[in-house]
Amino acid sequence: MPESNEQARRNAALGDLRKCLELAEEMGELEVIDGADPYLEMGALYTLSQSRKIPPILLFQKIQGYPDDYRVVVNVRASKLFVQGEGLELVQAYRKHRRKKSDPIPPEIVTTGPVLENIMLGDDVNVLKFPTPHWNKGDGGRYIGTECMVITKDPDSDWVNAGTYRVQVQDEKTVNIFIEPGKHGDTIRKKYWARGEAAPFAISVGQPPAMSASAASTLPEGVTEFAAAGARLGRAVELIKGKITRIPFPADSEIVLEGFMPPPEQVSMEEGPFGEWPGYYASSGKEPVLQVKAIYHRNGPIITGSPPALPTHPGVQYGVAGSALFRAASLWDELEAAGVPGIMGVWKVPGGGTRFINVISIKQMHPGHAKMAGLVALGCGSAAYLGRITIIVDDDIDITNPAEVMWAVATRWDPKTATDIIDGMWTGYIDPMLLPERRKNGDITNSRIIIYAVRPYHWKDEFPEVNAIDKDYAADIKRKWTGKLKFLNEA
Ligand SMILES: Cc1cc2nc3c(=O)[nH]c(=O)nc-3n(C[C@H](O)[C@H](O)[C@H](O)COP(=O)(O)O)c2cc1C
Ligand SMILES: [Mn+2]
Repeated sequence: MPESNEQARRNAALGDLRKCLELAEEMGELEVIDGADPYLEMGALYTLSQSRKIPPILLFQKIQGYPDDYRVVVNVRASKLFVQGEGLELVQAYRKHRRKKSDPIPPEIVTTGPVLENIMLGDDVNVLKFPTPHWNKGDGGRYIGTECMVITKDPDSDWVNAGTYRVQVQDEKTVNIFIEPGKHGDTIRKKYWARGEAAPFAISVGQPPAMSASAASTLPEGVTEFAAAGARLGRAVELIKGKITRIPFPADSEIVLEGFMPPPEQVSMEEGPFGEWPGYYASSGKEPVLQVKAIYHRNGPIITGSPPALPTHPGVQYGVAGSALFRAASLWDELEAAGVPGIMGVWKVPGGGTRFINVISIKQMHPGHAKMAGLVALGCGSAAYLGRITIIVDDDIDITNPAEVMWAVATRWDPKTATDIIDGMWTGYIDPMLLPERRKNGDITNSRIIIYAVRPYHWKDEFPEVNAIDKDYAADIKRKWTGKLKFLNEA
């Protein structure tokens, strides 16, 4: 395939899940798996795939107990189709995508689309029809929504919000949605409940990758994720209004559940536990439920999944929805928007998943500059939630190399004088270090540390010199001895 043609096909795939699978097959990035068990086996194969930094797309079909063409797919956004590049260049590419999102293209309402190929209403509604995986052994049930879009509309305005929140199947006509306090879906549903009304929702389980990406990203209140997806695709996305709730959902969604969520004091059910991305079973308990009134699905429907795996897996850094580095890109943008100068790079330290450990390199320009970067980072929209550790380093540190980051911490940081600890910050029920007392009281906050691992500005010129070999000299010597010394060939 010529380069530009391939790029055009990648863009088309971004806007169409089925084209995405075709392209993945041609690129050799698709593993088709026949006959897997939705109980644990699909989850295990997914976890094994995370040992690859960039895993293939896994497409499960002929799933035990279900029609052959009812499918589940994972690693869509984590695959080579969409993760192209390495290191900070990749973060910069994500920043470019984000800039596009600032020219939103509003969605278009249409009256027909593939999602209407099959419709279940009233008594016919049956969520159990689909091969919903039970991903991990300790999970409290089957999760149809991991890489999903939970869509609702603000009762006071035109704002339609779409967020990715986990969705557990309870029975034929009931699912739970777990939304952390402060996420938009939660803010909006509470407005309905305050009026004594049930909140309307549509849940898309399987949609184009560009839409999944928007639903997982932190956009400001009032901004519809569909317009951001449109901006990314360069065209309006098509939405259909639900028959029951009038909540719009993508016309080419694979499966959509539509219904109402009564206030939790009226109905709630045990949700979870769920093996969450930080690596623990931290949150479970009573959650409100969605009473499903309609289901729409395409022929041969596909559930898109993005179940969690421990953040120690290589696939999690680049992969799980590319989101660790995508979130680094958001933070970088937000720091610059707040007026912090001299940002040279933003990265997530592996092990911290998408949120816990931010590292920012700066070219120090004035006294107090490092502090400015650290304090702003802590409060940024995309970094406030679960951003436990922020490390500020000088620009000579390669922040994509954890050993270099730790070297900076080891040698340029004075714990007593170069640390800020701030309590009362936004965390979630999925945080295993949410103190039990606070968890009980609904005080979903805990503390943050900023580690200023930079040469102290006011004596940086006297700071001991680094003992590093000059890069050009090292290259010269390598050239001179290559072929004569075995160890030089091995690298
Ligand atoms: C695969 C995946 C699963 C997620 N699951 C949840 C979840 O169960 N609950 C939650 O509150 N946020 C979850 N998130 C994070 C939200 O999608 C994210 O914070 C997003 O910004 C929410 O949309 P909002 O900003 O419109 O609230 C998940 C993200 C991803 C990528
Ligand atoms: Mn939102």
